[in-house]
Amino acid sequence: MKKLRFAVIGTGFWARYQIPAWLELEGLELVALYNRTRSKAEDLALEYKIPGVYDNLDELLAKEDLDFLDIITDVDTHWHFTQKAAERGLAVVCQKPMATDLEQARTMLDYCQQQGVLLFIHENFRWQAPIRAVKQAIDSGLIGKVFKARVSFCSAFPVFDNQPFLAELEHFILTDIGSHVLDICRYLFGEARTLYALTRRVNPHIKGEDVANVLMEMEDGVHCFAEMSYASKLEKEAFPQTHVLVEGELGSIQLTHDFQLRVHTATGTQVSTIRPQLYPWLDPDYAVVHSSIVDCNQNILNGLRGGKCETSGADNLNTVKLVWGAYTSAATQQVVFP
Ligand code: 89V
Repeated sequence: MKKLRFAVIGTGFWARYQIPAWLELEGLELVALYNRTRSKAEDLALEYKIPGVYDNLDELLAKEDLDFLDIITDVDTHWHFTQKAAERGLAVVCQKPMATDLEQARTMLDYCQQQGVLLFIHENFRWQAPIRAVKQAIDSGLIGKVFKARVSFCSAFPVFDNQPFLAELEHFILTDIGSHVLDICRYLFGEARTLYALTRRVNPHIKGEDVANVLMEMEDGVHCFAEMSYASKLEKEAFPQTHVLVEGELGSIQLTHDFQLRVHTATGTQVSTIRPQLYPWLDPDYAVVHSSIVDCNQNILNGLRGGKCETSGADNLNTVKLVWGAYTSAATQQVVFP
């Protein structure tokens, strides 16, 4: 099978994990890196033996023979780079959040559709091994019909040390972590019919909100509470784990600290530990997140080859609707219908 040739756009914090995660897979060739500060691209190119280095995207696009671009830049540049790729008929893989707002996300998706190019959003949290295990446990039917759930990402991890731009975002936790947490809700329980949200900022040194609570009624009636915070000084720091509690008519499923999955029914509690695969290149502080990049990329590769991909642009637009629906709800104190 022909190898798919691609270039990575942006060589910041996330590219340090995204690149080795791609290199875990067969059937791909990373031929070039772009960064506006050339020296940063040169460092990574040297480390991973990538032949092309550019600080001019037009030059890269003119010189390289590519199948797709992987955009790993700040959100405010996603549309610009997507447009550049789509104009040339290249497929696009783009980090979450897809765009600066819902309208721009729609524009991006429409433009890719018009140009006849595939768009994939790199939404990796649903690919975490423990989250896949929760889904399997729900689908096994052991706990019966689900009526209520809580998906929780509450932490005091100094996330701004590695990703300082997050402190500058006017819309912070819902776009950054909410994109993941609300996507997990959709993955586990389907689409939301209604949504009500509250947000607030606790940390005075950042621009955006660092606490958000979102209550949704899903289309099949499940009440789903998504909570996220970077101001939670808890007894056990869980970063970057997402905790889940699912209640069904016959029992409950809990994903808790240290990757413990607890399935409780009338016959007792089955406990298992679902650890992420520890690749040598990942940052141990981010293990479960970085490890999921490989599975997310594998699924995107399947999509690039014409197969199914869970996190297409069209699918992710529904997550973007929840994020911006939550901001609307918080601003108006109204229930919204995403
Ligand atoms: O995936 C993300 O969006 C990040 C994280 C905190 C997990 O690095 O911001």
